[in-house]
Amino acid sequence: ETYNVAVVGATGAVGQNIVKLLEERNFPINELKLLSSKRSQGTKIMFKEQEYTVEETTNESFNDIDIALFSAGGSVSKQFAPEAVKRGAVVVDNTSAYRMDEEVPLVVPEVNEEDLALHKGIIANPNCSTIQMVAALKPLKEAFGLKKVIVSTYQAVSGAGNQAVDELRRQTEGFLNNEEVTPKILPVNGDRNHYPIAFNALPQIDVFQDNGYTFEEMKMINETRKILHAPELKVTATCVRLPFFTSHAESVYIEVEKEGLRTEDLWKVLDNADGIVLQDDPTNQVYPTPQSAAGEKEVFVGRVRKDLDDDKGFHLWIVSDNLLKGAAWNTVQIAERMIEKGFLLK
Ligand code: A2P
Ligand code: 11C
Repeated sequence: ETYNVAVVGATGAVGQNIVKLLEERNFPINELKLLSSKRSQGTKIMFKEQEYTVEETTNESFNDIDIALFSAGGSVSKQFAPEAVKRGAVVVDNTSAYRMDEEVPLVVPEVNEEDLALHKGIIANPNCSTIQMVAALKPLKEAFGLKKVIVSTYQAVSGAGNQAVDELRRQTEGFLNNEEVTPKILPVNGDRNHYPIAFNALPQIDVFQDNGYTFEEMKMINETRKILHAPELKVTATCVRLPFFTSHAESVYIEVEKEGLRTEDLWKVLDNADGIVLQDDPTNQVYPTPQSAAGEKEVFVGRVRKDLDDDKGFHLWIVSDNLLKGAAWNTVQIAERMIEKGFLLK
């Protein structure tokens, strides 16, 4: 069986990776439609040694589409995802548009793939920084219980899209050549103020909410509770943008339910967990970094250690490619599982 597949946002940072993964995974495609805004219509993209022409997204783009992978921003999903579903497509949406909708499953396959069964046409792909954290926390929660999570992030500019990647490149070159490059995109495209990202750290990802947290921080809090089916879990986050291109890193403090655990107990669970690679050997300076994780599909965990004061407290360092497991790979993985489970029958 093969399927008609549409990629919405195919020219973007995530969309380009979705197209690459569909090819690499030999996804069972009958017809492939690559969609963008009017700006990029006519752009040529290679897929399996064949040239495809990017088209502008319209309602009619979704006629005869079986599965549509959206990664073009929340407003595009709000506008077109219901149209795609109306025309019989299943949508995997990689924006925040539907994530907290009770009717919409929010899925990381290694964590809660059973939620796929509840879908009504749209399945939401979580935020990148949430995905890598819950992937590591789920096996620990199952083994030891989980009471509390405090996370600080170190996030790559590609999370903010290709324009942010260009901005970091131009600013870095400018800085080294003593030329000023005025910030126009980061921290948030469209927000009132912009600050340099090159040789800097910006404690703002996405817009501020009334409670003083940014939307990225609230996404990590709310999505984590939904995916882990743990509405009472204590979670808090501080999200920071740093000047590198790929992979998000996270310093995570957790409190488990079980008493008397040792670091080795956590190692054992993480070492056996689906999609997790343990890289933790302080005596040999082994730990993951954004560069070592870039281009890889797994979630890497290192620096696991017991808190010095709290018997139930542990610290972890979690790193993953934000465009792959954080976005494109999780999306393609969801599509593959939908087929395996027979939820895409025509
Ligand atoms: P375009 O290339 O036409 O701007 P990124 O995350 O790297 O910023 O990419 C955003 C993606 O979303 C791009 O593929 C972009 O296409 C696409 N996009 C932006 N606005 C729209 C829109 N109104 N309709 C469809 N696609 C859009
Ligand atoms: C960032 N985490 O790094 C964001 C990007 O909700 O899918 C992902 C935005 C989202 O800026």
